[in-house]
Amino acid sequence: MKSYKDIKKVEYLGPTSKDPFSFKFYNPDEVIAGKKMREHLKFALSWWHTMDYCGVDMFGGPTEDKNFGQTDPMKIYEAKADLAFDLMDKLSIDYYCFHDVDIAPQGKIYKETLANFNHMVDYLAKKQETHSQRLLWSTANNFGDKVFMNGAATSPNADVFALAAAKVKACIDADVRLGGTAYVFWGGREGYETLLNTNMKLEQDNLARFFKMARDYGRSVGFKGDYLLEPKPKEPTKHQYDFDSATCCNFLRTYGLLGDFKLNIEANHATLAGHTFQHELRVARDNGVFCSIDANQGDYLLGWDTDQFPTDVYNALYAMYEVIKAGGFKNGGLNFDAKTRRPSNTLEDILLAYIAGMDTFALGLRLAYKLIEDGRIDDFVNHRYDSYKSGIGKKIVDGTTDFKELAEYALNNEEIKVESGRQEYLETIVNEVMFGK
Ligand code: XUL
Ligand code: CO
Repeated sequence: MKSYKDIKKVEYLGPTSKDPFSFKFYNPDEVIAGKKMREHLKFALSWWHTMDYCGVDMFGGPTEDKNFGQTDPMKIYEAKADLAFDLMDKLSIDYYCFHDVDIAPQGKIYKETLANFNHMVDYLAKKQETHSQRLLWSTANNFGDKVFMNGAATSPNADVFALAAAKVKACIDADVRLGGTAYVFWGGREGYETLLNTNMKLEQDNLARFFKMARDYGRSVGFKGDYLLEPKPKEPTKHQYDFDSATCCNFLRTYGLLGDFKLNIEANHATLAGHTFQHELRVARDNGVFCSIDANQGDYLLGWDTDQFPTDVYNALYAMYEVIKAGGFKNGGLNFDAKTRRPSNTLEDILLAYIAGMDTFALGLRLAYKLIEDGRIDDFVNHRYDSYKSGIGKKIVDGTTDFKELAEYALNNEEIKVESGRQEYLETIVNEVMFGK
């Protein structure tokens, strides 16, 4: 396979199909609970992993060529764009996401890089005239270039802070131009290696200043979408300020950024923080900051961000359960921040990987609705807290009691009945919903 132009569209053939280039569970226009699957799932293509990543790792060079037959730098990136839109057409993917450096060649100086970027934003705008896909979100890569080695908005060097601002400004402009509904800040090197050289308070204050200026600029040019933090505890920096959902919520609340800022939660980042993906989504939902997902999965035997395509149906089910309970995707979507394994080095592999990820989350969506309709889990959780619905429990919830009354109540309460959490039974219900008829 040399391109995606002349191949057949990937169709839904159902779970009995053995055609590898078909969907078994994702049926884009099928309506579930009043909404098409494509609207529930809002799948997005990640430009960096799909159009640029060539299989390089710490120990070896590229295993794939992603110049797509071109040699002139700009022509290479135009070819990538053509291919990306063909791929999205064939896969029924409606959105895409990019870093500034993903879509255009680097110039010798920033002025040249910006001109290249703007040329490619124009090119993408033209592609969008003849294709239905839209930008979901953009982000500035403020971690790759050596000037960002000490951070971007948290760099000790104000010139670096200014360059980072220029790059975010250009991305927000691109968002407005291409209809993006979110802007993502992933704090790649916004953190520290050692406190021996770090003023953490100034760095965090500067980060908040940066976010406020980005917000104000975006609003001034008509960007109505959400600004998103993407929590990650480490890698590349030893300790990153956006550690996990709870840390991000605290940061946003401390600096008065709630409302404009929400979260983009990534599965493999959750596991690096020692949490489940569902935990991170639940914290976001409970704090009213859930917006978007970077779908992927790590490998439990490896301790780093492997960004694998998600195929774990349990995790997809629990994630979609949270998405549904949060009211579904609005300005966000489900971006596959995932790359094919290094030895999976053909264009077919990319297609197969997306099919695998999309089918997994389609299953997750179907099963999450099944679990909610089944009702036993929600019902169990609801009844587990019955003691707070009347008597002393209701007084606690209503704020009409105090420690004096509670102590007296406890003194006179001779037998406390503590009920089972029934974890194994509840896990069986999930299996029944997943595998039963
Ligand atoms: C890195 C990561 C990034 C962000 C965007 O771990 O997830 O690709 O999603 O910068
Ligand atoms: Co990500």
